[in-house]
Amino acid sequence: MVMSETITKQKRVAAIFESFNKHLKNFLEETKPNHEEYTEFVKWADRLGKTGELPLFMDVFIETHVLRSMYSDKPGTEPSLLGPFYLEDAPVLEKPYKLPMRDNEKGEKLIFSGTVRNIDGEPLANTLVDMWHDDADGEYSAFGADAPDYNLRGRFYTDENGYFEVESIVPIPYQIPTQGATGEFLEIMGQHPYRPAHLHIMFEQEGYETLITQVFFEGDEWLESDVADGVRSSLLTKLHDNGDHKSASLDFVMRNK
Ligand code: MBD
Ligand code: FE
Repeated sequence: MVMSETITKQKRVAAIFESFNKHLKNFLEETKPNHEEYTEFVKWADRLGKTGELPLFMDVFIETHVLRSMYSDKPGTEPSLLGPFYLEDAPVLEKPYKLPMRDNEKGEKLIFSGTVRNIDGEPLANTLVDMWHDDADGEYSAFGADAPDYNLRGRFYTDENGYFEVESIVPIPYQIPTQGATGEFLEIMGQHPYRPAHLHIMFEQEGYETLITQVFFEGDEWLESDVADGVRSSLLTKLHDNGDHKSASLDFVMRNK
């Protein structure tokens, strides 16, 4: 980083932390926790960190608010949560695109397709698409799944018409871990631990803002009460039944930088 960027960043961190402190003070004056409650909280937060659940907790409870305040009135496809299970460097696929999967991968075959355009409606050829999702046991590879590291994760490109088509399996609703500090918190809040089934999808194109979003399926029982509040109605698609496989599609719009 050059010197001026470092200074800009320091100012930004200081401003955010000052605001955090101000609101924290108001929040504590309002809720008046006693010292025992404070100590209990510190122990809980320590468990959260030590068990590696901090990114999970943040992405379930905080990330949606960051996105909403960043993007509330901008054109283009609405972003949704990156979540804690993204891996950089997923394999780059060859056509016909198919996410890496085990020979005996459980689940229903899915063909997912879409077209990527800019806000003027022009197709964006050669856009890098990065897609990942859970398996038929509701697990993400590299995070607890009994599967190779890049299972159900892959990168590929849109064609000259901005179109892509990829084979995978239909994701299932995701249950966030309940045995740790995040689960403890949910239980106290009387909140179930489910996210509706979703595809994670990210688009990168020179001159455009990287688009990180998700795709959801109409009729999913958790759409209205997603524990991570990541559902946006514009990100819903229909799962069509084609006999031997399901298909779904959604078009995406990227914003110029
Ligand atoms: C997920 O699969 C997810 O996408 C988010 C945002 C949080 C927890 C689990
Ligand atoms: Fe997810």
